[in-house]
Amino acid sequence: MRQLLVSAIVMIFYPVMASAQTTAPRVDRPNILFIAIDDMNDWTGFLGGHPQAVTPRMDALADRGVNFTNAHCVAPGCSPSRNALLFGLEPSSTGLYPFYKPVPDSIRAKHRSLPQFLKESGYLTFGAGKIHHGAKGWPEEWTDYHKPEWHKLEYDPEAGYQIGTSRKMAFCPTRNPLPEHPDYKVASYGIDVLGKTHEQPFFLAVGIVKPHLPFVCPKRFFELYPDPVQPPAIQMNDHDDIPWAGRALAKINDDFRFRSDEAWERVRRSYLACISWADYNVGRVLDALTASPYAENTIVILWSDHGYHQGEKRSFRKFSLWEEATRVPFIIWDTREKGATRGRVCSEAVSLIHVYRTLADLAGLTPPADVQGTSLVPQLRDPSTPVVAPALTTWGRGNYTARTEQWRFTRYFDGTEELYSHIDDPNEWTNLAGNEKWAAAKQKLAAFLPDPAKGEEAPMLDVKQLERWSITGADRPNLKPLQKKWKGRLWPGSRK
Ligand SMILES: [Ca+2]
Ligand SMILES: [Ca+2]
Repeated sequence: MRQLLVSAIVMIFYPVMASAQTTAPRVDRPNILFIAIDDMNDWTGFLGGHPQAVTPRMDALADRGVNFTNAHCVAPGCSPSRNALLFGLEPSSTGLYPFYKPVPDSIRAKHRSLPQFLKESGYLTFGAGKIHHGAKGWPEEWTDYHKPEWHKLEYDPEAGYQIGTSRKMAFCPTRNPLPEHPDYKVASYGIDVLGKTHEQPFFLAVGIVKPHLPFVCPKRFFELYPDPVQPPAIQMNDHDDIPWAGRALAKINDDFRFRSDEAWERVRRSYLACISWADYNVGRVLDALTASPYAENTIVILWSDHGYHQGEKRSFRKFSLWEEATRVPFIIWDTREKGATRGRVCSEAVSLIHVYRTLADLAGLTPPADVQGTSLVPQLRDPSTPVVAPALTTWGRGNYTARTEQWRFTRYFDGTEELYSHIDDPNEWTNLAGNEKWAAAKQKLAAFLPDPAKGEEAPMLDVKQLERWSITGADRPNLKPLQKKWKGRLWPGSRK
């Protein structure tokens, strides 16, 4: 509207200039449909992390766009991952290592988030659901932000598993009609936005919360998994070659509980059902895009804030620097590309730190100078284009892992290390860090980790909204791995 008004004024007072303007190429910025999924690992059809995963809608999206099959979160926890992606800044630059609710004021004052940057660049910005961790954001970011009406969900624990009466540790179907579920409502908001006429380009952020705990969703998505759910590959003595700082990050107490209750199979079925439920809602939004006037002038980006352990490395949840926690679904589809081939895969190791610069590049905008990462537009145009640096993941100050196509190299705050070769060890079972044969490879990867001696590691931002969680790191070095006994035996991998 403002653009029209400016044009009208220009036409009245400067008729010559106005005629020049009509012949000049107009900058048509693409719309951006930004789909954030919470806690979804590679158990999807398009990543093949679980043979039974049913995700037809996201698979179709991956087929149309570029499927980044070796993508990794910046941090394996909702808050630091989302802060890093939305500001384009590594935790080692901001000090945002643990959880914050909401985003600290000092960060907002110094940096511009992606939605705020786009809004200031002329975009209409719409959001719903979980984009930031624990808060909707601030007025400078959003033209409109939708908070759906809340319905209490009724659980059916008889058809699954629940620890006591916990609202969070529940793994079962719900009894409510579909439209009463938060993700359904969030997707419906996205559908409404896509159904309207917009005179400016828009950024539409749809934040889907499943498969985050509790693993509850409508029954029909559980029914997609009628057969026994296959367990992932787990080596019982996997922790034997892992330094204690790494073992301290594993949630072995959950593994202990699920084994005692013989509940792992039900936990995994519930997780898969919730992924299929997320897929269903993503599909509804994509259908609305296809039916809209924006079907050929929109960038669709889908990502998850981190991966998830389902028993691998004897761990449950996220919060580690192993593959299951760092690897994420990540798809970009530029619908403006005509005749692009289907099934494009980029297997370069990339980090979600690149999202900000990539979207700015696709929109023809120059991002704020402090934004880190690099544009992935070269990889979108030719998925075999090599990236310049490994994908870096941080969990707590001093704990870093670098992933390349072949390697994962991890160094903890106390100097202990892990090294895995993904060529012959995709499960990261054999720690090669102490093997002299790979010393040179290790050295090369180590050069990419932040070095406190060179001032590359910001202190943890210590504000009152901080939630430390269970990070064992430079700011909390004394946490010890749990000792557990099961059937009279010391739990393998516990600190002896
Ligand atoms: Ca999350
Ligand atoms: Ca091992």
